[in-house]
Amino acid sequence: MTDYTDDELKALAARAISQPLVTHIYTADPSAHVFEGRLYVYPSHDIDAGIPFDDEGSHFGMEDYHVLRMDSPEGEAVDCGVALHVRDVPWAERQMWAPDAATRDGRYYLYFPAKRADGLFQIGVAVGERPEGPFAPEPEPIAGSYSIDPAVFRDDDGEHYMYFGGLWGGQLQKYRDNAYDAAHAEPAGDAPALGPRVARLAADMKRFAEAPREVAILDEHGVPLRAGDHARRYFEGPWMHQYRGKYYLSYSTGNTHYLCYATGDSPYGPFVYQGRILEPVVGWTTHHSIVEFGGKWWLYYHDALLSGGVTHLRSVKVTELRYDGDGRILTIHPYGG
Ligand code: FUB
Repeated sequence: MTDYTDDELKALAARAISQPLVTHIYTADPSAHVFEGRLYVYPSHDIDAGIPFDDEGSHFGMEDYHVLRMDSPEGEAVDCGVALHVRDVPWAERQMWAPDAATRDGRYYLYFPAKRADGLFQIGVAVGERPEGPFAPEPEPIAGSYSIDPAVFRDDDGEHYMYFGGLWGGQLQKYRDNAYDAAHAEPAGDAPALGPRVARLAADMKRFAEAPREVAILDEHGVPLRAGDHARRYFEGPWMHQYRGKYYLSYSTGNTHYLCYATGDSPYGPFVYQGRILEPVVGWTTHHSIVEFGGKWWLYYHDALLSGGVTHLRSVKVTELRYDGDGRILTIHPYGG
């Protein structure tokens, strides 16, 4: 399914500011890290699983992960092959969505959401000796985890924090105080929007060291963003990075298709909304990561141009990200302008 005419797609392709990292497979949801002096990107591996479209995102029927390696952001991306397959994860049945990775004490950890047989998402971890894997999954999902889109951030003191959660198909709206209730829905109107969740990881990187907390994102008056503020409220795809001592929480607004960010003084927040990082891309979803390499900052993101706008067949791209003198991120227009 695509919402674009051929002429629109041609015009967008001609103006696109960057090209797919790889074209032999579809990739999405890039989590980029510098490990051992090289860039590693941990994306979703998009496929057409032949599953009909629905509001739960069942058509995102991904089955495995491939890791991409680059010597520089603008260099060739090497596909390191299958790093983990759903058939090897005892607790997971389907939908291997946006992953992330981290390293500690010489080992590498791949974090991934997947649906259990009962249809609920949880987040798992798999362990490897190399950044590209292969990764051996733990037999059970991370206790206390739920929803999707794990992003693991290493703070200066060596502690690691996992941010996670996504609305609608990602099921975050069903949780309050870390408990599931099928009757819960996304709040609306002037009610406070739901926030992503954050939990510090234990030293073994396989467990939460604490119960997940909800992250507050405030407006310029110190008031939590409202649920009806779809242009700014958190939807999915959290990422955390630090710039000049500040913590930058960035995320997707989902149905309004923006990548936005908010800043704070602690990995737990609160964060104050600052603005947009990326204007909408071709395709429904937008999802990113931000990494420093070679003295510059880079935005990894995806769009669905290569597939002609098929929303679950996306391609990872990269472009430089710039700040102004006050640390504000300059908004990127993926097709110029
Ligand atoms: O790739 C499947 C889902 O689409 C991700 O988990 C979301 O962030 C969105 O990009």
